[in-house]
Amino acid sequence: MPELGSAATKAELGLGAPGGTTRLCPPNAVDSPAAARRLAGTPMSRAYSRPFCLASFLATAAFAAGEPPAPVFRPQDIDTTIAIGYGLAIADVDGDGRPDILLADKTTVQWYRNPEWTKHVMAENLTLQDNVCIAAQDLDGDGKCEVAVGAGWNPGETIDDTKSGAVFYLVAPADRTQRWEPVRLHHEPTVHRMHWVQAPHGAWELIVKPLHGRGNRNNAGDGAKVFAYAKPADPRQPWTLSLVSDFTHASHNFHPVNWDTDPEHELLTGAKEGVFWFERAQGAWTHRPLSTHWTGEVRDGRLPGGRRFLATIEPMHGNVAAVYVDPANTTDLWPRQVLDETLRDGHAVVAADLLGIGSDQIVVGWRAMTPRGAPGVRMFTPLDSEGRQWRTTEISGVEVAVEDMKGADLNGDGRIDLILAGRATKNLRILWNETAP
Ligand SMILES: [Ca+2]
Ligand SMILES: [Ca+2]
Ligand SMILES: [Ca+2]
Ligand SMILES: [Ca+2]
Repeated sequence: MPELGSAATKAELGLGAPGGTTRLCPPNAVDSPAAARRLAGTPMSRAYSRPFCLASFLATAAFAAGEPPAPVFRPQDIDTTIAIGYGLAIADVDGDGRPDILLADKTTVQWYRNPEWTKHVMAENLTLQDNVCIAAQDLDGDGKCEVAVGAGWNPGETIDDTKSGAVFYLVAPADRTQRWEPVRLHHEPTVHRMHWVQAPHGAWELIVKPLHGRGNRNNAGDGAKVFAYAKPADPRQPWTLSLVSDFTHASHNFHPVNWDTDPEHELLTGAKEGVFWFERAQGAWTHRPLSTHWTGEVRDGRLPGGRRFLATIEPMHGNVAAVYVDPANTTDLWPRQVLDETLRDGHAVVAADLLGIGSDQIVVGWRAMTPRGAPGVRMFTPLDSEGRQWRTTEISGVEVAVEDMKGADLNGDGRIDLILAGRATKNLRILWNETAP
């Protein structure tokens, strides 16, 4: 097992109490009249009002024996000089069995080797503009990941694809600490997010989503063309593209998940039009809406008892963390509950069982770039099987302006750690999960 925090701690920017602070209700959830009106009269609203908050705190304290453990994280900055920290991926780069951290930074793409976190630059200056996203997955089962990168970040140029967007597959050198060979693939303008996604026949495909459609102005016009790229045996030969989606606008992120019993991945996509579920059991991709709220980030998780939920940030770069719980009728829109309206420039969500309790928690991160303010990371823990009451815990504050965040067990202790890329704060940070079992 890797030794924790022994060698590579370059700086430990102060984090306050290891467990953060905990409260049972967002304190500002009813600070605006509109919010108060919206919340008034619904069963859930009582969980958000301050008087009820105190009551629920006392009630919950009485049942403290059954309450999930408080999260405890120990911060370690493994790089304090990143430029922007656009995109993170977690995968084993060198095949030693330990997951490494990959980062698409402004002009460089690099990986940090677990456990000493030595930085190795894979590619530099792929385009004149910034890199923006990265996807890493072992496609061929040799234990070492394959890597794709999105670059040419220029969201204001939605027409000229020579000035906006780029997609590269990086061919690994024999020594993976050296530079990788970039192979340029097809791209649409405003390439923004990408994931390796498992196809029905078992192969992995790269799915790439632009932020905007061609010619978009003010999030209107043609929808964004999302393509799946099938990799040929020789990645330098042409890749086969198939269309996944062409109707979303201002679609900030998507999330692959094996939702059901067939082996291929399904997709959750957030967009101006809402949250959509995509599947391709019959061959071509089909979709249906789960929500009609403009959504920037979306992940899925499980409540105590196993019911599925969606965790979102709304709208794009938004102030709202919301949760949706699987409705009884699978064709209905999912009922929405606002968890928090005080994020600033929300940019990342993780839904995972960080507490090791057999169900999932939601972690949201915000960068506070526009509007300016104090960045942070907050955990929401469901306290019942219906997802009605949630405990709120501060995980991180001004020390990381979260641009991206991932969850993964980096040291093999069975506890999922958090990996944060801080934009204004220039740091790449591991939050080691030291929650008591
Ligand atoms: Ca490794
Ligand atoms: Ca591989
Ligand atoms: Ca499936
Ligand atoms: Ca761990």
